[in-house]
Amino acid sequence: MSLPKDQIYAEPLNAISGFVFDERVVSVFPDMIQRSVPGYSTIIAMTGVLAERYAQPHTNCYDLGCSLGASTLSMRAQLDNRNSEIIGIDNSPAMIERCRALLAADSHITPVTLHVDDINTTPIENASVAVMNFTLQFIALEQREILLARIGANMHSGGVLVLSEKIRFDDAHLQELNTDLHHAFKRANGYSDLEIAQKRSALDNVLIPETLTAHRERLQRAGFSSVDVWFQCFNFASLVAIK
Ligand code: GEK
Repeated sequence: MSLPKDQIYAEPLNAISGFVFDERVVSVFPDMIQRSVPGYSTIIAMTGVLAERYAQPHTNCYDLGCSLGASTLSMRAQLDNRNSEIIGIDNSPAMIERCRALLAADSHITPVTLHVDDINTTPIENASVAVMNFTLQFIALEQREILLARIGANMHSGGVLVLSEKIRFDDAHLQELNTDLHHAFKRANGYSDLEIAQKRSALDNVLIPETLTAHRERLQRAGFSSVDVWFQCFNFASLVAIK
């Protein structure tokens, strides 16, 4: 089945407002994220595998910024009969509404609770798995330390945080190279130069990437003892952080 195609930035726009996760985005989201994020399918599939390895009985597995529940569904497919519960959080009501419908069509048995909530304030407790796949990048820089510390503090020893992000490079040459490679990836997936440029403007000051060093150091301060990148493609990376 072909996905509804993302054409949000296909026509020239007079003014480009900041990117928001509204109904329009929700309706094309699976196509948008597949064609925009290199390695997305691999990261989603392996999120389930990592959850299966680290989920502890009678604990919670959090999908923070769950959107349409891709990571939730991937975890759920791996966690049957593990006596754990998945909690998906997103502050976009349109995302959660559509996510509920997609979950209702899924036949796996692990209980899932979805909440429209801000991950900066939502309760996080009794966690053995926390997933933030491309969500921290949308959180205000000054909130990130507090959020990560709270996840670390409420995570059982031996639990895992999967953190996937767009990243930036301190080295100017690498920053330019990886940006160009990402744009080539988007072009190869059918986005025009106009779409790439307009989307880039919309995400300016909304999606704020950090370096891998900044992520690693913050995860260590948050109490995670083993931290490393398990996947990287251009300026997109996924880290595992084990408490
Ligand atoms: C996936 N993880 O498919 N509180 C809760 N949700 C938030 C907040 C916040 N403060 N800020 C942003 N979001 C998903 C993809 S998308 C990534 C995640 C992308 C939500 C926002 O509503 C959106 O659904 C999600 O974070 C980011 O693997 O679009 O690049």
